[in-house]
Amino acid sequence: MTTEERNDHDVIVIGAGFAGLYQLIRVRQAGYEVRVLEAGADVGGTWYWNRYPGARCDVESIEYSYSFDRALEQEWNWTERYASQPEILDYIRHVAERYDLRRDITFETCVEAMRWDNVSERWTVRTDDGRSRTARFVIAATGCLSVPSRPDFAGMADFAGELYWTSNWPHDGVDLAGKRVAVVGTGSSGLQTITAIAPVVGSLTVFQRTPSYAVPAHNGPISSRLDEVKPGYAEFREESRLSRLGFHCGEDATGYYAETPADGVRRELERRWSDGGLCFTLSFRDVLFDAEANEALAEYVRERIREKVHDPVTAEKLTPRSYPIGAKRMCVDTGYFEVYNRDNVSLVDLGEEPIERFTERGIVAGDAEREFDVIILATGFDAMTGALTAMDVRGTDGTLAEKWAAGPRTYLGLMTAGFPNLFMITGPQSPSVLSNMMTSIEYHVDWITRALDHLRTRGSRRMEPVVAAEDNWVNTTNDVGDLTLMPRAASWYMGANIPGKQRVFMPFVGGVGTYKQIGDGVAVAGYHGFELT
Ligand code: N01
Repeated sequence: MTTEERNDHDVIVIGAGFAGLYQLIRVRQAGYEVRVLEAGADVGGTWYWNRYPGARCDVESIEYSYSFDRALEQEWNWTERYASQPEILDYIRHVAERYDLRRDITFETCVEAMRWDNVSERWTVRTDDGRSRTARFVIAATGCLSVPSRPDFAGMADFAGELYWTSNWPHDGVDLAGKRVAVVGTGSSGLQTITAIAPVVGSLTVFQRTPSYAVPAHNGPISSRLDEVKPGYAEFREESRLSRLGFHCGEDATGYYAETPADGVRRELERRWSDGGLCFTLSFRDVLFDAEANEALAEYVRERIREKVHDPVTAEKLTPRSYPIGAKRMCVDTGYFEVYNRDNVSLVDLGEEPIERFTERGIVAGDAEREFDVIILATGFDAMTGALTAMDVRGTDGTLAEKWAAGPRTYLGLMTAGFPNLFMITGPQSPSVLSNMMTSIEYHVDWITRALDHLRTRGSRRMEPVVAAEDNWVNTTNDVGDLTLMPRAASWYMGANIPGKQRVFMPFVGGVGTYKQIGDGVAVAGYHGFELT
């Protein structure tokens, strides 16, 4: 019987993105029978769905790739410093083929509900095709940014033109040439879309609620850097695992803003700016802790925006002032601000002209109705908890959505009490979205696989966090978050982008290396804080 025909499994993995695929490889290697359930028609997760123009990773290719197989990392050649979505999807497909993964994956199948049975000590997993499967263990590789947030603007259904979400872009592409296009949303997806389509469309109107801080990518060919890194890739990866963000940012040489003279501050900001990328926020150790240090960085970025945007009124609208830099996810751009110097691009500041409604012809904001052929919505995701609570997950004492109504509660972002044998890869209260996802994914997958091995070796069937350990971890995560400026922004890290969602700071901000030491310590101590029976 193939694993597709079976209804009872050792392990069910939900999701066939980077996390689910690596988990499949590892549980297979460990000798478990496993089925992966995936909503999409192929592998890729976020990179399968988010195919909008200009989609690109803003963690460098040499870091944003698997490290588990030396042969794989030696044989794959990235072409650019920051890989484009098509190239990343090619890589994921290559991995799926190289390790013959598709035979254990059921595609176009969405998990609707999961119920724990205390007697059989198994999960029953129901999918949207009406089928139920059981498994001893379920591993949710459901992604941190996989459930789109779809604001319900008044009159949306009346719009007679084309309407697209960046998070579910048509696979055959969209012809935007010469058309009147609107983009709503100016986070990473919006910025990349706007930059890519501005030269192609007839006219582009950007609806901005909050301006973003963006650092230049300085993207370009990567070949010489790859040649440098490849001979010492193992050491390079280990350094990433022990770093703060899960990728190299030269943090050992980083000083404190408070101890750096003004000319030194300027030199460092200029150096970081010309290097490009997300490491800009690590210019000084205290940027996320000290309001003055933070403001120095923010002001530097504001100056750059004023330099790039010719019209001072537009420049001011594009200038972020209402939140600390880094407290919302930084964007990495390639000519975004310069787009507003084009004659065919205009900006609507929703603070001055709020969207009133969509109409048959376009969007009414402020007093004006603007007409469009195409509206593109880049309005973000129900981050970190959305994919988990969207499923009707019933544990020993109720549902996950009920348990997390006042914010997620996990132990290490790996498990949550009352839901035995349910693991989360990059769950809330782990570094996840504050890190290179590849580093964090691999760490969690390896940790979970070792835990399964441990259970098997000692003859245990069930693993669950002890409530006190979970409470302690939730408090630790909150306390570390509260030491920083991050809770001061209405960000998706806080759940603030979803109406009615409890505002709590969800990721662990203590750093990837620190988190690894804690996670390793828990495992070495016999899974301290977990009950194994
Ligand atoms: O989503 P976002 P995203 N009316 O939530 C606006 C990763 N990512 O898809 O800021 C009007 O950041 C919203 O406004 P505001 C990365 O981690 C990575 O762009 O809430 N506007 C905001 O401007 C990223 O952070 C890459 O006031 C509304 C925008 O929509 C994360 O995914 C590329 C609105 C949403 O921005 C999410 O990025 C893409 C409303 N009702 C994504 N609702 C790379 O690696 C929301 N907005 C490059």
